[in-house]
Amino acid sequence: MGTEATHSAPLGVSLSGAAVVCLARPPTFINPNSTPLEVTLALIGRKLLHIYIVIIFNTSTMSNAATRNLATRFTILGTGGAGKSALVVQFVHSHYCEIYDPTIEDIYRRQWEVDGCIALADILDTAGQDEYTALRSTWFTGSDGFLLVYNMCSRTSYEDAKGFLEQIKRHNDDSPTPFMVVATHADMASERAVSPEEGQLFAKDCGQYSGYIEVSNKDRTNVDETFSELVRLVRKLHQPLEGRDSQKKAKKQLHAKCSIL
Ligand SMILES: Nc1nc2c(ncn2[C@@H]2O[C@H](COP(=O)(O)OP(=O)(O)OP(=O)(O)O)[C@@H](O)[C@H]2O)c(=O)[nH]1
Ligand SMILES: [Mg+2]
Repeated sequence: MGTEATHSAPLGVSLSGAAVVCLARPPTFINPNSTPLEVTLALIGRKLLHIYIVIIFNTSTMSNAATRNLATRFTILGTGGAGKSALVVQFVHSHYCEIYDPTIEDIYRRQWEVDGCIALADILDTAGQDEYTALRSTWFTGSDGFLLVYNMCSRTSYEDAKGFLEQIKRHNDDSPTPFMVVATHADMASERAVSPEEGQLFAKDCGQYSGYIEVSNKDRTNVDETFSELVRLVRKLHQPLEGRDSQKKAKKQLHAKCSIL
């Protein structure tokens, strides 16, 4: 199974760098004593240089967009200390972060295989601490799926995760969105404050394309399964209509056969 993992600053950084190049218009060096022919040639040269720069800019932004289009975007939300970073770092780097280091915003990328097909995901790890609430509005849109994370030993973190769902719903106009509800600290289940049934109810509130899972970031239980399950939900949502139709047809045929029998 091929696996590729990276960790980088948010994607916007490289784009704004390209924009600076584009805005720097080429200067015109025209000698006041030039003949009309020389002036014309200088202007043509300037125009060509400008077109060249615009082409470079467009190509670079196109390749960024193309790369982004290939990758599925996931966003991890939850209160501070719920275990978001520990989850994504285990998933991407197979390493357990024992020491708590509050996140501001990080992006991770991993390629892996789900049901025989390659999956490539850009995963946005967000800040749960209240100091960074100003960043929040950017996290609720533009994602193909969300992971709502809480610590099963903390009722407050469960309530906070539910609050994130409400905010996403408000931003997405209730359009169908895949969600994984993730209860961390499964290695400390004896101290749980939130039952599995409550986790499942939460997932039900997330809509048709959702699932519930309990993970331990410490011993890596269900970490890969969490992301693979979200990929399945995204695939289910975007399954081509013909595929759904043919499945319906197959079901109908099966049903017809059954009634004959
Ligand atoms: N025992 C146990 N500890 C965990 C688990 N997940 C996370 N932790 C610990 O909980 C603490 C907080 O985890 P983080 O992943 O940094 O929390 P976060 O949600 O990213 O927090 P913010 O970045 O502030 O939003 C760390 O010390 C982790 O080691 C888990 O499944 N089991
Ligand atoms: Mg974090």
